[in-house]
Amino acid sequence: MHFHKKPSWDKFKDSDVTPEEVFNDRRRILKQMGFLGAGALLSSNANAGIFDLFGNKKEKQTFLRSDLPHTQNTEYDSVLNGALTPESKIITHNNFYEFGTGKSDPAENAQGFKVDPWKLVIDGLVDNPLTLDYDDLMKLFALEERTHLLRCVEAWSMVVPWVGFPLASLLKKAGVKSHATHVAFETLFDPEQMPGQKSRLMGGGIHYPYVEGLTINEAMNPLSFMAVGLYGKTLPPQNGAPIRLVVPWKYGFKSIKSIVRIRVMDKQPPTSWNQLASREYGFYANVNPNVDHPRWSQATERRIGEGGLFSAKRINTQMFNGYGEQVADLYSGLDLTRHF
Ligand SMILES: Nc1nc2c(c(=O)[nH]1)N[C@H]1C(S)=C(S)[C@@H](COP(=O)(O)O)O[C@H]1N2
Ligand SMILES: [Mo]
Repeated sequence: MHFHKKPSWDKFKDSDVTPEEVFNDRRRILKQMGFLGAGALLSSNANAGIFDLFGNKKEKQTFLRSDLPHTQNTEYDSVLNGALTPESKIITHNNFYEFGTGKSDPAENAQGFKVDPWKLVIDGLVDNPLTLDYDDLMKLFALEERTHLLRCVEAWSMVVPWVGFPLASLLKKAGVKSHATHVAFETLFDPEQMPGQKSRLMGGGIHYPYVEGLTINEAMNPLSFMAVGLYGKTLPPQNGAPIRLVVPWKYGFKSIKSIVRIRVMDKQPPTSWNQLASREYGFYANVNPNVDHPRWSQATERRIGEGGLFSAKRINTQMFNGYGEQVADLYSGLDLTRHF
């Protein structure tokens, strides 16, 4: 796969080159690597930061979203640095490789996605396996709005007002058995609706269905959230309708979308990006400015919606994305450089 070849971008420092120079040099490197031209860009999977440089086309949004009744939870707002990301950005700048690897592909290709009827199964090491339908997802639990930072491993971030309920509420309802250690999540597999699952090229090389996982303690942490909406309305498909995970202290790829199965287990489940490139993407994937990605720095990030493509303005990335007070004790004694 292409990710075995590593262009070294680390030599660039924000202070000594302009963003235009970085952009042009990245294009040059991509060309040399064969990523540009002949549609080859689409076949690069681990190139995260690269897709981010291209296009953010505004597409007509035809998917119908409804208002969701909810209360406000402002408990975590003190972590937030900066304004809410505009809704128009949150729903047009996406990573959802089932609908294509470009940032504007999901908004463009997912408008016809069917989210009702839906079936979410919670099974494995639980006392009461559950099967929830679309209405259950929207009504079984009291919905709250919480605003969280979303930090992608590609070094961009957003501030998103989600609507949903704690993952722990769902797991408690199912009754987790005492010897459980992990929770596995799975996205819908439906190549007819998800063109990225049909074509290896369009799907970025990921082996579908997309899968993710947490330890049981991570899953039970009050920060782990099941989102069914954003900006007060149901999720658009490109953001993971009808239900997706939000794990705000981890890189965005942990926050798996359009979930059909949650399985409680007694071992660590496989996870999609780790399967694809284990040297670059670990199981834990905690946001950590001190552990760089093999091909780029994680010390800073670009806030989507602030400044243009070539804006040199970057903000410092926080350990655990700023949520250390809530989650640092989950990792006491764990070497986070090794368990990245
Ligand atoms: N099923 C699925 N879930 C996914 C992804 C994906 O490609 N497929 N991309 C992940 C990545 S890399 C990020 S950064 C976030 C992006 O969420 P957003 O599009 O709502 O900003 O979704 C995550 N969840
Ligand atoms: Mo991401």
